[in-house]
Amino acid sequence: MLKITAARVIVTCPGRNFVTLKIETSDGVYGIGDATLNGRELAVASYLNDHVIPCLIGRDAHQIEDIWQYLYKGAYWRRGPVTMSAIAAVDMALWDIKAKVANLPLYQLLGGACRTGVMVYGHANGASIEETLDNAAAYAEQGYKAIRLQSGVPGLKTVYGVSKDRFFYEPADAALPSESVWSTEKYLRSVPPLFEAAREKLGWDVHLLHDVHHRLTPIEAGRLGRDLEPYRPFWMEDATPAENQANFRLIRQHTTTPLAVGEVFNSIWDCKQLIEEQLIDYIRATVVHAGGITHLRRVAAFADMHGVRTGCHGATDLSPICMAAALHFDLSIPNFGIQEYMRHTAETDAVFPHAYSFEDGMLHPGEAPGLGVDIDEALAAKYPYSRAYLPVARREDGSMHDW
Ligand code: GCO
Ligand code: MG
Repeated sequence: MLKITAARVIVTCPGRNFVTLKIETSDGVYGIGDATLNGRELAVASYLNDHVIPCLIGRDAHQIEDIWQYLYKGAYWRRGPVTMSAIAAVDMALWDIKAKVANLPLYQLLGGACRTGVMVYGHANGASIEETLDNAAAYAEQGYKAIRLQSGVPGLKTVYGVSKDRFFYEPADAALPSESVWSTEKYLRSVPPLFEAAREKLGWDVHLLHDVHHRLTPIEAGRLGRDLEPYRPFWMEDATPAENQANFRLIRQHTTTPLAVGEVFNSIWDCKQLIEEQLIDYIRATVVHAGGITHLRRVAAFADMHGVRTGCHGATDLSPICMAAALHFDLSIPNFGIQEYMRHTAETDAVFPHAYSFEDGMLHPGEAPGLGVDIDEALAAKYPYSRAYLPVARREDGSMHDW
């Protein structure tokens, strides 16, 4: 038995907030897991400190499945982003421990590599089409095979996904939510010209992606998907909120543009109908927000039966620990599609030294035992938590719109 002797939560803000769980064992081996939930970080820290850690002490760190079931089925209140991020952090840390004990990189325990590397997409954005495409060209020069395009919308002051910095994007930008104005009509007019210009400038050998960020109704999404078809996008992401999974039937009826959804999902139940009815092409659930590697493997296996591939969320609010976990997972599953990759700042990379590396548009988790990521706790302590929220969106008449 490899006894869990201690566990603690580390909150740090090297440019943005991250929550990390560190689990220690009787053999001196420790594991780490990401528990970051953007804008709600301390809720997960409390769930772990007050409700999970006391139940972990003394358990066998090797019993990953049983501990997962214990934390999920054993709690009366199931699911939800806070609960599932906390369970995910425990799960990641336990897989890290098991792989370190085996002295193998985690992907080997998950069945070994199915591919030589993990194709990633980077984020190109800008205030204008021209600026966005200049940034996209810079990504292409760096070897990226896939690029997400988000551009400013004429007539709107700010738009999600468009940052001041060329390579770093932090949507959680204020201690209280800032407010932006949204116009669906202006937005819908702006995207097809962006893709038309992108194909002219970048050609057809690069995958182009777009994130709608839940801003459209199903029929509006159907129209945008259809308008983008001539430019062959890799996917249209989060076209409409997915609480009502049946909404995607309507989108599907109107377009063959591939659909991706699920970065805010936290369990297999959130995507059951979408996958079963083949209403989507890519499932974006992540290791940190969807119950860890143990649960995400289940989602991926279910998706594989229905011709749905993965496209894990990989924004900067997911720490390098989650990125590493995602890469081991991506490398080992048959129905991997693509992995999002937003680079972290140098400060974040220094707090979380890691073995994964980028080459020629692909990431590889590296060969270090475990997840291949560590946390420099002394450095982490120098960056105290600083409250930050994502902005909210209001329509031009002042009413609230979906994020
Ligand atoms: C993405 C996401 C991010 C989110 C952020 C919220 O596709 O990368 O939509 O940009 O806004 O991760 O926490
Ligand atoms: Mg997104």
